[in-house]
Formats: sequence, C-alpha cells, structure tokens
Amino acid sequence: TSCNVAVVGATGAVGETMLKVLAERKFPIGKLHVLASERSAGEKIEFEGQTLVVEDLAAFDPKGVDIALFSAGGSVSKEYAPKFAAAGAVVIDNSSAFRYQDDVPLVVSEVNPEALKNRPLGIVANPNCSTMQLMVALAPIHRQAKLERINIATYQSVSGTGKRAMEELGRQTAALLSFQEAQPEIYPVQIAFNVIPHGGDFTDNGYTTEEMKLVWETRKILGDDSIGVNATVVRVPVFYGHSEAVHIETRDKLSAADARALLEKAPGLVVVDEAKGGGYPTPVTHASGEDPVFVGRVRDDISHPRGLSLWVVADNIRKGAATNAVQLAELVWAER
Ligand code: A2P
Ligand code: 11C
Repeated sequence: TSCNVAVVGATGAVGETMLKVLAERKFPIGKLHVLASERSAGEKIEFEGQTLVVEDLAAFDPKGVDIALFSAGGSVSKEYAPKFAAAGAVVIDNSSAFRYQDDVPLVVSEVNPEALKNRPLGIVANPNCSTMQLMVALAPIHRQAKLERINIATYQSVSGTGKRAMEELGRQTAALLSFQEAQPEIYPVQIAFNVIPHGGDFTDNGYTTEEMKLVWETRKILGDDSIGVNATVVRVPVFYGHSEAVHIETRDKLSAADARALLEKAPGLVVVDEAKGGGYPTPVTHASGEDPVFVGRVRDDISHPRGLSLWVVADNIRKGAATNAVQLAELVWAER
C-alpha cells in the first residue's frame, strides 16, 4: 500500500528538496499534498511528471494524511503539527518547535532510530542541520571512546536561513562586483565577501540559539547529558553546505588512525582525508547536492592527550534537513 504524504512549506528551500528526495528515493506515495501559506496557494509544482497545486495550509483538512513533513518554521509547526497528529498523521517536524520536549523524539536516522518508537504525540523532530552532520560523524566515536567534550566552530551556508537569504547573497555579490553598495536585509550586516559570527538569536548567556541547539540536541540524541559542548556559529557566503571545525576530547584514548578507520565503516559517512591539496571535503567540491556527511582532516590534537580534530561537511538542506526527514518517514512507514 502507499502512503498519503503532506509537505508543509513545500515552496521553501527545504520543502522543495523534501519533494526531490521523496522522488529520488521512490518513497511509496499515494496522495501527495503540497502546502504553504496563502501567499503561494495556487502555484504549480512539478512532481514526477504530475502538476501539483500548492494548497493553503490554513484551509487544509489533514484527514487521510499518513505522514506530514513540516518545514515552514517553528510557529507554523506549533500551530498545525498537533492538528495533523490529531487527525492521525505522523508529523516529522524540521523546526525547533518540539525538539526539546521529552515526549518528542529527536532522531538522526543512522544514529538513534530506536528513539522513533516512543512518540506519544505522533510528532517526531528532525535535528538542526549543524547538529545532524555532527552526530553522523561523532556517534561512532562516542560509542567507541565516550565523548567528554566537543568544541566546535561552524561555517554555515546561507541556504540554512532560507530562500530569501540565498537571494540576498546573490544580490549583494552582484552589487559589490558592479561597484554598488550591498544592502543588508535578512542578515544584520553584509554577508557577501564577509563572515558573520551570529546564527539565530542571542540568548542570556551570550551564546546564540544556533550555538545552544548544538549543546541541547547533541546531549538528547546521544542520550548523555554529561557531554560538554561549546560552539561558535558563523555564517559564511556559501550557498549550500555547512562546514565544521570540530575539536573533541574523549574519555578513552582514541588515535586519529583508529578514529579514521572507525569513520570509514560508519553509515552515512564518507572519509576524504589525504594530506594534499584538495584531499579534504569542501561544500562545493563534495557536499553540495549530496546526501552523505563528509569527514576529513582527522588529526591527533597536539595540545591534548585524548584530543582529536576533524573537519565535517554536509549539505545542510539535504542530510541536514530534507534527506533525514525522508529517511525518518521511511522508518515510520516500515513499521506497518
Ligand atoms: P510561502 O511560499 O507561502 O511563503 P524558506 O525557509 O525557504 O523561506 O521557506 C519557508 C516555507 O514555509 C515556504 O514554503 C513558506 O511558504 C512556508 N510558510 C511560511 N509561513 C507559512 C505559514 N504561515 N503557513 C504555511 N506555510 C508557511
Ligand atoms: C541555519 N540551522 O543554518 C539553521 C537553520 O533550527 O531548524 C535551521 C533552524 C532550525 O541557520
């Protein structure tokens, strides 16, 4: 039998990719509803040779939907995910609305799929993109040698902010190359030819919400509140693909060579680690448009006996959001 699917936020950066990934992975779709705000209701979307018409979420009756993939922002999820779940759908929510609730599992398909079973609300949360790729890379190391501490700096692409941010990077780049001024609209300062140490909103402890997500989500997914996480999130003028400079300390000693061997066998991961020009992953050369998480630059930390350094890159819209959501949908559908 086939699964009736709704994609909420289907016109957005993640929603469009959810549709692409559903088609690529041949998800067994029965009826497919593409939903967005009333602004884009009536627009047409091509899907596998069919023309779908975008429906207004506010006017939509979720009865009959088996699985709903939500990526239209936290406030939309808060309002509508419970309604879809009450109508019988399993909601896979890409927003941060429910991630920290004990009764909502937070799941990376390769890392903690067993957590899917406990979903009393019928809602499953998809992690934030930067945590997602970090977990695919670090879970195998945690199982082997127990993570004590993670220190991370991210280099996050503008697609993580959404379509309007991608337009802003394009617009500012074109303006500056023709000797005009760059006008910041989505980001507080110019993003073209710049880097911005600010993702999400500032919180009371001086860290940003994007930084604190790495702390909370890591502990929840790995089921270990003792792991120390310290993050600096930086936005860079890259369209697709988040990169991370990751420094970890493990409780048991794990050498770089052993870590590399472990990562080479890990699901969802590709190791690209040669000590020469181009022998490492970058968003443009490896990650953009691809599903795996790429790891390179695996080194013994020369400043700590149980330290390791690595470089982790993935397509934030694919594995970081849409692909993992579809993988969770596959696991949910396979339960039947
Ligand atoms: P719309 O095209 O109607 O604005 P992005 O993250 O790329 O900016 O995309 C956000 C997605 O969330 C879009 O599909 C957008 O639809 C959708 N969206 C935003 N606000 C709402 C809302 N109030 N109800 C339904 N969908 C919404
Ligand atoms: C970014 N990770 O790159 C964010 C966007 O919690 O799902 C997604 C925010 C979230 O800005």
